[in-house]
Amino acid sequence: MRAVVEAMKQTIGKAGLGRGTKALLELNQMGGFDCPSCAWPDPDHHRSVAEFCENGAKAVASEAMKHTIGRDFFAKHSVAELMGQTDAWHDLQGRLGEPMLLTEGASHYEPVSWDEAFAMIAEELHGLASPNEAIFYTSGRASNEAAFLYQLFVRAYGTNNLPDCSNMCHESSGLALKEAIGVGKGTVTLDDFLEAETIICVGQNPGTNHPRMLSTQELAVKKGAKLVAINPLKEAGLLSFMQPQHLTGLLGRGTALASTYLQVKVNGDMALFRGIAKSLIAAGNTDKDFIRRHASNYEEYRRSVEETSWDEIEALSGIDRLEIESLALSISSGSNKLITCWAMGLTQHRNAVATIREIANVHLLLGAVGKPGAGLCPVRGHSNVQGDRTVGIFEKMPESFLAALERQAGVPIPRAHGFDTVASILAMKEGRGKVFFALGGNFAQATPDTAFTAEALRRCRLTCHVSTKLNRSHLIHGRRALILPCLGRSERDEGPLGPRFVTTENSMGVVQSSQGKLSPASEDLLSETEIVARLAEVTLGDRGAVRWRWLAEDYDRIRNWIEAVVPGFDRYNDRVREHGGFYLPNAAKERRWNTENGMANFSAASIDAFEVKPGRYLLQTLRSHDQFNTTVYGLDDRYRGISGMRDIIFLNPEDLNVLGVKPGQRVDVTSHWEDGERHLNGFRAIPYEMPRGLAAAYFPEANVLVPVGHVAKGSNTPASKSIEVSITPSRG
Ligand SMILES: Nc1nc2c(c(=O)[nH]1)N[C@H]1C(S)=C(S)[C@@H](COP(=O)(O)OP(=O)(O)OC[C@H]3O[C@@H](n4cnc5c(=O)[nH]c(N)nc54)[C@H](O)[C@@H]3O)O[C@H]1N2
Ligand SMILES: Nc1nc2c(c(=O)[nH]1)N[C@H]1C(S)=C(S)[C@@H](COP(=O)(O)OP(=O)(O)OC[C@H]3O[C@@H](n4cnc5c(=O)[nH]c(N)nc54)[C@H](O)[C@@H]3O)O[C@H]1N2
Ligand SMILES: [Mo]
Repeated sequence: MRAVVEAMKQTIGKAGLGRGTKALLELNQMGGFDCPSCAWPDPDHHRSVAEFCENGAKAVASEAMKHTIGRDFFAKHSVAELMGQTDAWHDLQGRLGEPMLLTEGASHYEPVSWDEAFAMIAEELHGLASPNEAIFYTSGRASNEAAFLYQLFVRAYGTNNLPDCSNMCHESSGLALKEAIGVGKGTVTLDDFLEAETIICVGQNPGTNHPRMLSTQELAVKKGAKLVAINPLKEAGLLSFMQPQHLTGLLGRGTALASTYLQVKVNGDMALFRGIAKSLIAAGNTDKDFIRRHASNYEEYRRSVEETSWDEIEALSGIDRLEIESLALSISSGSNKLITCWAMGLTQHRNAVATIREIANVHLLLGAVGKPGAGLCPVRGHSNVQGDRTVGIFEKMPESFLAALERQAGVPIPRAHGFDTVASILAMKEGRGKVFFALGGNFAQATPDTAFTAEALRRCRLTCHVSTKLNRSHLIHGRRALILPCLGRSERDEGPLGPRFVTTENSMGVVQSSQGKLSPASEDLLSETEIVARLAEVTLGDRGAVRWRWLAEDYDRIRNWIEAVVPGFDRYNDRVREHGGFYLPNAAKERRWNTENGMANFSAASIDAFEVKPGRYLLQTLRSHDQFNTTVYGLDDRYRGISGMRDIIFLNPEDLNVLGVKPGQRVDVTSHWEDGERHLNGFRAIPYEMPRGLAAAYFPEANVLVPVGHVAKGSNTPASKSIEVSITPSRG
């Protein structure tokens, strides 16, 4: 009930009754627009009138604000003054209404025309010694069309420096799954959930971050599936769920969800899944036929499992052998219809790739990939982060894509790999990256090591952001800085040939259309695609087969290009107009393995976990209920019982005693890494139900503690869920 009330309050409060209600009625409807919040799919068949969650409503409310900020606002507030305000305050100021420029040495942003802005970027890009000195970031809200045109521009200009938010998010999943099953994406659909016998939800907090996933889980549980939660924290959303779309849900007691809740140690998941594998192998409960026909490296894996002792498994995971064995027995007692879902609790660790490989190992043992009711399900964050990757936002796209792009565009496409997010920060810091351009996102706040990254950005000659809302990345700037305001997902995108729609790909590989319906917040806004096309035209001019403006006039033309370059988009323009869109092909779903050896691969790595020195704590950074990444909507975290504050650190109650601090008392937190220490002082210690020795604080505030060099092996994802910290009571 609170979720329903909050959703209405936020939308009507921020966007107004008419605009707010209209926005919600179009949200996730066929023919409407795709929710700009998370990437959980919409039902293929029946959609309810309110096919959204509280947090989707908050995201839409924040975007649908009618109030705009432009020359008057920026004349009134200097950059220094805006730096002193909170992220929540920034978001409340309204939509960015006109292009703004911060000239060298100036204290205030001033208005600039679109033409002048594009000319300035082109001038800076032409002034570089090499295209590889420019960096082009993407956040996961950009549509397929904007993203495709953008990467084409960047590559035609001459670089693969295309870092994205995915580098900090599911990169570890993509890499692990590609090696294991040949596709870096999940293998299940919503229908599979209704057939599953067991659903494991590990390292994820769906109640806050993917609330509509709870409806799916509730249905699955009612159909008899067992839900297993694996999380160091007791997360309310995993325990029970009340379906707000049914009256019984509003008034009743809710469906009990997780039947098993394992409070694993942070980073203990690899050991835990190894324990499951050990039990399955010991009991002979494996799908021998599947392993023989489809999998490679089984013998080596089996030996590695046998060599792993139960002592080690229990010590690293913090879970008893008996519990692990009984879980293994339960998931293998029917037809092995297991789905495992995960998110940042697994991907943002030093051994993230190995951990996700271990989950894949368990699925391969059970033959639980590529059959109804079973599969792997990395739950994506940003609404189009998966689509952006599909259409080329990646610093190391495969040769097949680059060659196809070159053929289609008739311009040379560079092959050398570009910078990912962490490499970009280092390059800017060392003066090798000089122009920073961002299509969405909030790089300065989302990235690790806030002070280090700020210095890196400040060394640039130009920083430029295509954005909908004011954020801190506009304030931590290079010698010159530009803010280019764009249309949001919910807004009408009027082109010279009529209204345009874009397309996005959700977490389950469904490509669908998204058509904004609200009137744009300001007349001065351009669509992201339009911005990219005009910038490309000014910088490069039409060349080869590329006519930038012509492509952007009618997005069908861009979609035809995507179809020509990316496999799986056949009849893109027709199929995306059919109700609900279409599924991209996914070979692993059909048990075809696009790996180097053509088989699904076991990984025989030995287990490990990130360990801290005695007396220190293992800190994870996580999301509250009132934020979308760096956008802070409010100061509450309802499901964890927190209201009105974000400057907090969760600890086990006994650890509070050991530290000699009372609930709410301030503590100083220092993180330790090989390159030195970082500090965050005066945070309030809050007791929470979690294992001893762990700590949790909110992202992005706690990013000051995340060392830039502490990354996941292989994927280079900042290990923002395992930070070694010491904690002392604040003095004074
Ligand atoms: N409302 C809202 N929705 C969002 C977002 C948002 O900010 N707000 N962000 C979007 C994005 S981009 C993403 S990527 C997703 C993120 O979705 P989540 O991954 O759910 O987000 P986090 O808050 O980072 O949650 C991490 C969870 O993992 C647990 N965890 C931490 N370490 C470990 C570990 O070692 N093992 C296990 N088993 N669990 C662990 C934490 O206790 C926490 O419950 O959400 C998306 N949806
Ligand atoms: N410590 C720590 N750090 C983390 C994480 C963590 O768990 N812990 N999580 C990581 C993860 S999973 C992710 S995905 C990244 C997120 O990193 P980002 O994607 O860079 O950050 P967001 O906060 O999603 O970006 C918000 C900004 O995007 C702009 N925006 C919103 N909608 C649009 C739009 O439609 N178009 C355009 N052009 N701009 C728009 C607004 O100006 C807004 O201020 O952060 C990562 N950082
Ligand atoms: Mo994410």
